[in-house]
Amino acid sequence: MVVSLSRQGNVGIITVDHPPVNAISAAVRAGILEALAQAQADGALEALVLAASGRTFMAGADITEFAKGPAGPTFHEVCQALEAAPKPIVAALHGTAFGGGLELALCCTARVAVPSAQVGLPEVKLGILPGAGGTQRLPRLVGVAAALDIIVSGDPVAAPQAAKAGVVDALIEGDLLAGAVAYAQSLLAKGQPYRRVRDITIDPESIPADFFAAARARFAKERRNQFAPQKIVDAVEAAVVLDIDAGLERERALIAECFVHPQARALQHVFFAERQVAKIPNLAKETQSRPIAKVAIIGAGTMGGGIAMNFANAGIPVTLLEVSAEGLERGLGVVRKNYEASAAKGKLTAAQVEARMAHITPTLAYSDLADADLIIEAVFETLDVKRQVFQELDKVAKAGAILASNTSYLSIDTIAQYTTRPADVVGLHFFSPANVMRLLEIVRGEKTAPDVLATSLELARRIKKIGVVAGNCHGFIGNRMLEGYGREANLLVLEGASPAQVDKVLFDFGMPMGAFAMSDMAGLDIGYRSRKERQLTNLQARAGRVGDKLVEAGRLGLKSGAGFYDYAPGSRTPMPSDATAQIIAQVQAGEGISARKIDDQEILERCFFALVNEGLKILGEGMAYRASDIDIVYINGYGFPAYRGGPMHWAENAIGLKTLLERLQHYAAQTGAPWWTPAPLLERLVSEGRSLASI
Ligand code: T1G
Repeated sequence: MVVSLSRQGNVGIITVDHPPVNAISAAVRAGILEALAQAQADGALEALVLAASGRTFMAGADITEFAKGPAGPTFHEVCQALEAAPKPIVAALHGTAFGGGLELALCCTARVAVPSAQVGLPEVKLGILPGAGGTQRLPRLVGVAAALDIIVSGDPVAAPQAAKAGVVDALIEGDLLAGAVAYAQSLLAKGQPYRRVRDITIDPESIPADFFAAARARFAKERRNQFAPQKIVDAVEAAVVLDIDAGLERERALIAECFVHPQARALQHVFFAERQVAKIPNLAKETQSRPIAKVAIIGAGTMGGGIAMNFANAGIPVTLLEVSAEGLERGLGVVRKNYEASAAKGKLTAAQVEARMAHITPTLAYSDLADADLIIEAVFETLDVKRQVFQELDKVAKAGAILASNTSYLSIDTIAQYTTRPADVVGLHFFSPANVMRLLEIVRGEKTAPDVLATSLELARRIKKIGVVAGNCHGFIGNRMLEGYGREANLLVLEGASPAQVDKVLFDFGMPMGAFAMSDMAGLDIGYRSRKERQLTNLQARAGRVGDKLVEAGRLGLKSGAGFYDYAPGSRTPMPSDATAQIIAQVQAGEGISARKIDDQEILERCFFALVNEGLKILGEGMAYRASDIDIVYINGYGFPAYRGGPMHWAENAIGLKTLLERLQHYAAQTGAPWWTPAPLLERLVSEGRSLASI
């Protein structure tokens, strides 16, 4: 029974029981209607409570039903039944009353919640909008501006704040059900008429004339290229200009537009992909994670300090080791500065800053790492230094400790060989700034034990990262794909496009910034050093020629005030540079290249198809478990727009694998460059008519 009706005296309790999150499936909607009808017919019942069992009140519509299309009673029917009920109904909220769950609660007479509960309308994160009256009822309760922010952000609101805003009528300390029953009794004592949210009117005069135009302009910038936020503005505007029933009808039309937009499919793909990454194929169910009670970080530089913060933030004691007292002091100083910056923004209290700093214990002695359950090194990126560190760790780390490297491209297998316990060695590749970026690549070595992978994935969740398992290839998943993207951007500039033209195409597509603005921000000397270390073919080296010349001219990017772009003193705004144009012309002359006009479509195809082709090679080589894992890497580590689903979802759904293959073959024929050879997996999928999900 997904919905049951029980009785406590004269109060009926409708309880939804549809684990894990009481998603509102067709059966739940039918069950609520059935229980409502029974309760209304039961003369002994004078009031009702709508509650849910398990860890949360209804957390929204059942997303797994979206692809199947509508079935069973609609949300609208359930909302109407709740609002038409002559007996007062109190919604009892705990956990995350999200989406349709909150919307049903808004149709009840009142809402009570435990202080730890959260309410929210996260539909926008799925590319849709609240379709069960949320865009009409919430503005009536909290006001148009506040409602718009809650709905467009999709972010949760803690129950105490929701109570202040008027969404929750009472906070219940102690037993929620008892509190809800008592509240229902208090409504009976007050007697009719019971206020219904739908009866609250919004005075159009109270809304500034340009409010919605300004909202559209704001979200066109803040939620660039995104469809649902604009439709949310339309829906909330309807709550002001139409009566409730017309407004509800308008909302239903608007969510229908969203459901069929490619961005909705993309974002729903991302929702499930984010949960798939934690599933390791063929991992025995009984695999136990190793307990991680204490962590140690080696290296208190930018990365080491940022990594340490993740654990301190999660309340996990972390020992931070450096080779010098100055280095340690400097590293701790940076960590404290980061925390104090958060405190200045009101994100942390001074006490929380001290508590987090107290979780970090500095040391200069390897012996202090002996009781750590996990040790992560974030030292200089050379194998020689890694060897010294891991040989030392092999001596001091306790049996069963996980030994992790934060390397961004060195071989985990090589590093594991520096120890007598390769099964305990794994890559934990954080992205800079490590205390901010959500992605954590968990690099599986040849000998990495399965429970080490499982432990790493669990730990990722604990420190609010999204962990993705990557194979041990050069660049793992993200950086390996980035290489092709950056190479094409540079070659396009060599062939006649300007850095600004390339960056505009990439930015307009939805990347947070273009390739050259990103290189300037990261520092051109990083690529310069890497190119010098590797034996590049002439064709590969060509892509780096302009970057090399810029570095040799002292133009290292933002940090030197000029790179591909010029920067006014103190400004981070990239400005096209004549100096760079001259360097490009010199390199073109040296390479015998005569610049040609390049259209935006070629720029888009070459940068993103190179990225996707590499992703398909990674998938085909088993360096990623799923195409959707690669999407999660690129969205969370490199800012690929989630509303396009990630590079692999975009390639398959917006371009089509057949077209992609044809274009790769075109560029391979045009350039003769080996990297345009289509991934073997792509050729197989196209010839067999299979999808990426079939792998
Ligand atoms: N439908 C179906 N399955 C869901 C689900 C949902 N709404 N939410 C979670 N799951 C599955 C999830 O895939 C995972 O499955 C398991 O539950 C645990 O989830 C009309 C149309 C509630 C905060 O967007 O935000 O209402 O991997 O790992 O970290 O206007 O789940 O175990 O097989 O995330 O504790 C609006 C989405 C829907 C809420 C719990 N609601 N869910 O987080 O667990 S649209 C949402 C969440 C809507 C109406 C519209 C989170 C959570 P598996 P989990 P968690």
